[in-house]
Amino acid sequence: MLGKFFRKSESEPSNRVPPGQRLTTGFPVLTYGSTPEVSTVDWQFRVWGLAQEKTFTWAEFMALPQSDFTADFHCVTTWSKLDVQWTGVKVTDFMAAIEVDPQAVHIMEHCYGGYTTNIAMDDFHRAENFFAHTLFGQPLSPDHGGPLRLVVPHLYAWKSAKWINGLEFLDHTELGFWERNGYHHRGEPWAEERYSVRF
Ligand SMILES: Nc1nc2c(c(=O)[nH]1)N[C@H]1C(S)=C(S)[C@@H](COP(=O)(O)O)O[C@H]1N2
Ligand SMILES: [Mo]
Repeated sequence: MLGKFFRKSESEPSNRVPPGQRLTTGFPVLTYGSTPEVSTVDWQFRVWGLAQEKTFTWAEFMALPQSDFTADFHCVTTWSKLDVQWTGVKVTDFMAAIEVDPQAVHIMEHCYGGYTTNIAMDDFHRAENFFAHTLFGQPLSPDHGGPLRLVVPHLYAWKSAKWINGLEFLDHTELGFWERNGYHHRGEPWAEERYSVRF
């Protein structure tokens, strides 16, 4: 009985759509600028800053443990999509494969094409975050960030960097592209952290 109650309440969309958001059944593409076309042959992923520098090839990244994920996706422009299905690598599994200095409290996400977005370590190093290469059972298309993107379900989707190719570990906050242009530094959808008051 109790199990049934919880299942029902979890599947109730109104409990899962943050304030000011509306559901979409499609999956809109939201990209600033052009879409980089990156072949997995050339693809590299680099870690630097307050971490032991390391570069992964595609084969090395794919050799990390693989997991399936179902996550809701909230864009600050007010659309949300529930139950997106992905496959990829848990951030926690990735972090176990690198050496990060304990002083690193913040991260800059870097991407092919030059997009950046910043995230606090506490928001990044979480069990529910992941790098995705597969969307609904298909290889992630370039417009949705293929070959690899980050997904951070508990923050607005501008933190979910497409074409991600590096993490820069920092001992202080630096602002990424949208954060420098007026978006909130953190971007938590249930608190409607959409825009920065300092802007
Ligand atoms: N590299 C890069 N990543 C990005 C963006 C971008 O313009 N460039 N847009 C962000 C924004 S604002 C959103 S809402 C999501 C959109 O992902 P989608 O196009 O797969 O829906 O990607 C995020 N990641
Ligand atoms: Mo967005």
